[in-house]
Amino acid sequence: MPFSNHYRQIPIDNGLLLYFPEILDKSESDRFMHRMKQEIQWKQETIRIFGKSYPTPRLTAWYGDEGKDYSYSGLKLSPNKWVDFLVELKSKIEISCGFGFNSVLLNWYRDGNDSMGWHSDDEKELGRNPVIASLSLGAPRLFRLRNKHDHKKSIGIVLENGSLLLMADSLQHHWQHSLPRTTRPIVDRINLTFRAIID
Ligand SMILES: O=C(O)CCC(=O)C(=O)O
Repeated sequence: MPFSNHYRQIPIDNGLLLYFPEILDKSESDRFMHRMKQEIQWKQETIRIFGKSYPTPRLTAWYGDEGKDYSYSGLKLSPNKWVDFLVELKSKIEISCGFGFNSVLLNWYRDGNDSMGWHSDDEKELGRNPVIASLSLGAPRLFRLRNKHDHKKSIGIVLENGSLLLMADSLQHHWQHSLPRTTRPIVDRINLTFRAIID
């Protein structure tokens, strides 16, 4: 595939999973992370799971083109207006992976207690075979995938500082993903999932 950055394909049944270890170097990652902590409109949302409300174990923010609303876990998010450094990152990622995006979900994991539960990115706004470009900044964290139909089939990938994981084709139909808690003493991490919301 004609990608400008070095990448490897992670073998998985049903779906495409590509890992680009160094989309950003350490100084670029530090610079973007610093600006995100200062300038992004972070919120701790309340989500509903099996009828009960819980604060999300992380901070989140949704940015995108006007009207690109996104709903998940009982939340309806309206986009914040793009800021310059998110547009810069979006362009860089579009050039690296060859897909276009109109929105981004940011998650700030403040320490190892912050996490993301099992889910697929399969909301109808994302279309039939969503392409998700997931950029990781800060502490390396284990990202897990498990087969929806057979949970014993699973894989783990450590997402390094400055890396990009591209999930595409039918992956979201067959696999769930999560970011488990860890008891290791670690610094914080910000993850950005660039998405294309369809009309
Ligand atoms: O933080 C991560 O790597 C996972 C983010 C994620 O699963 C999502 O935004 O849907």
